[in-house]
Amino acid sequence: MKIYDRSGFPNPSRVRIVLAEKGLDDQIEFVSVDLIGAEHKQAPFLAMNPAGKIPVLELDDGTLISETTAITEYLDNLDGRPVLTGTTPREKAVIHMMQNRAEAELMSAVDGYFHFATPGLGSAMQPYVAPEWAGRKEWGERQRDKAIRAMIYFDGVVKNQPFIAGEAFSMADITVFAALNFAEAAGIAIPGDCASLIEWRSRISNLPSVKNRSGKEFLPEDLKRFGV
Ligand SMILES: N[C@@H](CCC(=O)N[C@@H](CS)C(=O)NCC(=O)O)C(=O)O
Repeated sequence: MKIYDRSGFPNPSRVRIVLAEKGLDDQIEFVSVDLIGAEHKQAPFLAMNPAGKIPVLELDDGTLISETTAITEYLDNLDGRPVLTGTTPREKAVIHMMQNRAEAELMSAVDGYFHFATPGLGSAMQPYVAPEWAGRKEWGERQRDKAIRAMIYFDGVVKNQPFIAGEAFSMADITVFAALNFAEAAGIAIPGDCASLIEWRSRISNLPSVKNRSGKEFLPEDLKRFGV
């Protein structure tokens, strides 16, 4: 199997945690995509994923799977023993719901702030980002406010239960964790009074599948080069 991604970026980091969690590292060949040079917006990459986004998983039979949630579900179910996406109907539904909340309310909001209110991925990417208009920065800043509201929401969630979707670590935790790293890199801090979320984040960062990948893996060096 091949994964087209770039180390250090938020959604690729989700897949890398899944690979560690499932013990699949040695079965994957990584192909680095030049996001700063907008390689993912050119025809060869768009033929693999018309959304022009990483990560993309390529199976040995040539099947291409994009969308991190779909990749996670595939990898988690490959050995018939899913540990991140639930087994009972109730677990699956709650994980799916919380995963979607994490992506829509937090990850996408940070992404909106990053691309609209900061220099984002730099000049080569500008033709592919929404054009300048009077309210562009303000819209981006509203996305930051939305991300902060989501942090407060998730703080309330982990005040009452150990993990985002309940009693067990799941793909919803991975998404919130990756989104918080992205938020930090983009300059959005977790509000200081979100003590439960801060404690949860520290606990997650020490899990073996996360810890072994942390350090440089989760410090988006590319973003730092742009000073965001
Ligand atoms: N819904 C997609 C989102 C993927 C995504 O936004 N990937 C980012 C990297 S973390 C990307 O490719 N950004 C480049 C761009 O938007 O141009 C998923 O879950 O995989």
